[in-house]
Amino acid sequence: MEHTIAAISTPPGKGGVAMIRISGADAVKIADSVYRGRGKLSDAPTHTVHYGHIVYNGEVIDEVLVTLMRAPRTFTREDVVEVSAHGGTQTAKKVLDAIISSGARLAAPGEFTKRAFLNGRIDLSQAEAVIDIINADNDLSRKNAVTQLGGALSREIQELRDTLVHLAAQMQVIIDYPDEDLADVDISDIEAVCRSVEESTKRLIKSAESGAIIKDGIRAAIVGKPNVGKSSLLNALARYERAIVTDVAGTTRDIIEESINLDGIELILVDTAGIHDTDDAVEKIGVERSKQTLDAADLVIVMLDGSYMIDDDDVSIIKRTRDKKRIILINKNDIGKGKYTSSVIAKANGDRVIEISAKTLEGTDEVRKEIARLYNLGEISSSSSTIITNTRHKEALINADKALLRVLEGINAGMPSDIVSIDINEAIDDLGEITGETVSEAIVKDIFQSFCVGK
Ligand SMILES: Nc1nc2c(ncn2[C@@H]2O[C@H](COP(=O)(O)OP(=O)(O)OP(=O)(O)O)[C@@H](O)[C@H]2O)c(=O)[nH]1
Ligand SMILES: [Mg+2]
Repeated sequence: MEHTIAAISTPPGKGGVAMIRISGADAVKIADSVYRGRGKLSDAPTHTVHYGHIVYNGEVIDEVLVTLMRAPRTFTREDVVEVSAHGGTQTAKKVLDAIISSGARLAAPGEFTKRAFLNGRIDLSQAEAVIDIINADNDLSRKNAVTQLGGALSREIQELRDTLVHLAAQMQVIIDYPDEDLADVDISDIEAVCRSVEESTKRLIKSAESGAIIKDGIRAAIVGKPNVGKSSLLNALARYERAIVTDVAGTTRDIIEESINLDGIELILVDTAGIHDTDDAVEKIGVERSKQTLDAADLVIVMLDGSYMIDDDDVSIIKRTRDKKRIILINKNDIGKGKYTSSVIAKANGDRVIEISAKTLEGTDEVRKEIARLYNLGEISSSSSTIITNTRHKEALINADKALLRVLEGINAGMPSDIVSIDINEAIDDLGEITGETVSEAIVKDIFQSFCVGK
C-alpha cells in the first residue's frame, strides 16, 4: 500500500491562510492524532469541514479548519485531509512537522497529482494541464490549460486512438484470413479512415504554432540604425518612459525588454542598440547584441528615420532581416512625411511598411494591429478548437503523423497487411503517450518532478 503523504500546498511567506494537505489510507487517522475539536474526524461524514485546533506534544500550534474528504471522490482518489491554518513562515511548518511525526511522509514534488494520475482520476495530459494552470501568466494560457484539464485534449486524442485501434483490428482480420472474402473489411475504407485521422493529427500539430504563442508570447526586436526612434517606439507601445530617449545617436547600449498585452497574448518588445559601423568599444558590443537579438526574435520591427534619406546602414538592416517575419516602420512622419517611402517599399520584399511618429503616436495603433494580424491573434483568442501548447504532445503527434503517412504509402504501394499494421500500431502508441497510456515510467517521473511540492 502507498504511504500516506503530506505537504504544505500554499506558497511560503506571509499570507492569510496556509493549507497543509494529507493524502493516503492513514490520512484521517494521522489528522485525528493532532486535531482537537468536537469529536473525531474518523467519525465524521465525508466532505465536511471542522473547526478545531492542532495540538502536538501538549502545545496548541494553531486554530484551524479541517476539510475531510474520503476516497474515492477526492483529487488523489485516496482519503484526503486538508488543514487550513494561519499563513506565515512558522505555523504551517509546525503543523506539517506534527503530521509527519504522526506517521505521514513528506510528499515529493507533484506527488498528489501523480497519485491522481496513477489512480486513474486524470490522464497524463490533464496532469500536465495542472502545472500549466499554475504556471499560466496570461489569461489565454490559463483558459487553454483549464480546457485541457477538463479533458478536451484527452477526448480528442482518445477518439483518434480508438479509431485506429478499430482499424488495427480490421487489419488483423485481413492478416488472419487472407483468402476469405470479408465483406465488411475493405482496404479502401481503411485508407479513408486513416487519412482522416492523419488530417486531424496534422491540424493539431499546426495548432502548436498558436500554442507556442499562447504559452511563450511573441518576441519582437526593434532594430534600426542609431537615433531613428527605436526606444521612443518601445515607450510609445509600453505607454511609459521605459527606455532612455535622447537626441544623441547611440543612447541605447544594452538590450531593454518590456512586455505588453496584445489581445491577451504577451508581446515582448526588445529595444536594441542602433546597428551601424562603429569604432566605439562599448557601442560595438551593443551592436553585436542587437544582431543576436534580431536573429533570435520571432518578429523584427525594422525602424527607419523618415526625415532623412535612406542610406547604406538602413539598406544593410533591411537586407539582414529579409528572411525574418517583419514589419518596416518609417518613423518621424511628423517632420519628414513621405520623403523616402517608395524607395523603402521597393526594398521591402512585400513586407508591410507603416509610416508612424513615435513622438505624436500617430500610426502606433496601426503597428499593434499589424502584429495582431500577422499572428492571427484574433483567431487564436476566440478559437474554441484544441490548441497544443505542450512540446511533448507536439512531438508525439509528429511521430503519429509520420507513422500514418507510412500507412497510407504502404496501402497505396500494395504492401502486405502485416507490414502496414506495424505502422498503425506505432501511431496508436504515439497517441497513447499523450494521454499516458503508453508512456515510459521515466517520462512520467520527469513530468511530475517539474511540479511544485504540495500539488
Ligand atoms: N520628431 C520626431 N522625433 C522623434 C520621433 N521618434 C523619436 N524622435 C526623436 O529622435 C531622437 C532619438 O530617439 P530614440 O528613441 O532615442 O532613438 P533610438 O533609435 O532609440 O536611438 P539609439 O538608442 O541611439 O539607437 C530623440 O530625440 C527623439 O525624441 C518622431 O516620431 N518624431
Ligand atoms: Mg534607443
